[in-house]
Amino acid sequence: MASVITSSYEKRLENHKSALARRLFSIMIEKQTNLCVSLDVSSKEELLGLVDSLGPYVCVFKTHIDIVDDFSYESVVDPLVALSKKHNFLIFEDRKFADIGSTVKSQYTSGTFHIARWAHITNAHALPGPGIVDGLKAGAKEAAPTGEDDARGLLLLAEMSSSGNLATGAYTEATVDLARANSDFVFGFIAMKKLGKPDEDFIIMTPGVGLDVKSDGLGQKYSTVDEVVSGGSDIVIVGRGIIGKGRDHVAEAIRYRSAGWSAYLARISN
Ligand code: S5P
Repeated sequence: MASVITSSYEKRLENHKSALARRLFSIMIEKQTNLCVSLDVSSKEELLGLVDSLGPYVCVFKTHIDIVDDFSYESVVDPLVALSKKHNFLIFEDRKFADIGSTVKSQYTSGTFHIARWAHITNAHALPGPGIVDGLKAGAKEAAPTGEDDARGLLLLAEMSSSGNLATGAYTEATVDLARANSDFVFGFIAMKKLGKPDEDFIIMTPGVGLDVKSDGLGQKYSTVDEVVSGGSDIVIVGRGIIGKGRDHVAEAIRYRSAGWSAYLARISN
């Protein structure tokens, strides 16, 4: 396993070459949180309500915008962007692009969702090869404004949390190589642990994190916050552990944020 990064988010902010990564670190430091909440909900009212109530505790909200039943750009994206300014968080549309460059460029910039206009972060599978990164990079350039605050960044799915997934071994290594060749735009990975050389500061965002259960009956596998952060994860992605039915969302967000921050402090003190 690659050795974990033990330097602070402050130090990493100073040295990082991705504008998006610098913005993300500055939010994490200011709000003392490495928690990303995953909003897999199908009503816009629920989505925006969760964002407003959990906004103070997160650095990133992750959306699956295509599962919102009553979606319209004006009634979902506009208020979401306003809330991202109110609570100072980044928006990550978990689109998992997986097609040739020309097609993903259109999927990223056009259609119903116009993802590149509002999502600071999106992600992609490396399976199609370098063209997918080129296509998304071209889309980001075309669609997004240009200031440092409007920076766009891509995460590659180098590993997955689900049982029996195929993103392992040589596939994971080839994904890291693809990121290396595009480190101006690809600032990190969806992965379960630190990837890359110690001096390569890829940000690791980790899903499949839960403190109460080990699986969901549909292939998802959960690790604890301590397990993933001590293994090199920089941001924990938590969905149902916080927003699941019957949970006190705010209390759970506070619990996961506190677990994430303590695990980070423990890692940098080692
Ligand atoms: O390997 C992965 C990659 C992702 S982005 N495993 C995942 O679970 N995800 C996403 O993280 C998934 O699409 C879902 O939105 C979230 C996990 O949700 P939870 O409710 O299981 O925490």
